[in-house]
Amino acid sequence: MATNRTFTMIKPDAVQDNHIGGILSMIEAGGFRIVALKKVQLTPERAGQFYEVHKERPFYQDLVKYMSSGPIVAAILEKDNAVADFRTLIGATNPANAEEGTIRKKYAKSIEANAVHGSDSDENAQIEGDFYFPANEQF
Ligand code: IDP
Ligand code: MG
Repeated sequence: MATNRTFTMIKPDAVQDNHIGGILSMIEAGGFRIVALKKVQLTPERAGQFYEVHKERPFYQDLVKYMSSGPIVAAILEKDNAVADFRTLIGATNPANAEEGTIRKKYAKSIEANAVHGSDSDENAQIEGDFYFPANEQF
């Protein structure tokens, strides 16, 4: 059954280029509520863990290097049909194929530096959200 949460990251290129506000605005305008938010820099080890599912793919090492190259913004988002609707809002992985009006069409620079992450399933949304926002986190 579809749940109402997904997980996103604003990737290092978009943070570096001062697009945190622009991207969060598109997310809110798209009907998503930001339920958790933080800016952090991943170590290569942590980036490698996050993208473990891609470890056999040829771009894995570059992806880990890129995702640990500067701060990212991680967020949990809420909306009906969140996972699928957020994938629609971000657009295709390769910005050359991303539709008008999508976040990647507006902000992505390349197939790697593509501005944002979006979970691909309810199960991964839960796992990825827990990665950044563990239940026992103290302030
Ligand atoms: P997604 O982010 O649209 O779900 P995935 O296939 O899950 O795309 O790939 C994860 C991330 O790996 C992409 O967002 C992108 O940053 C990077 N990536 C995917 N395919 C390539 C590629 O062919 N070359 C370089 N980087 C890639
Ligand atoms: Mg993916």
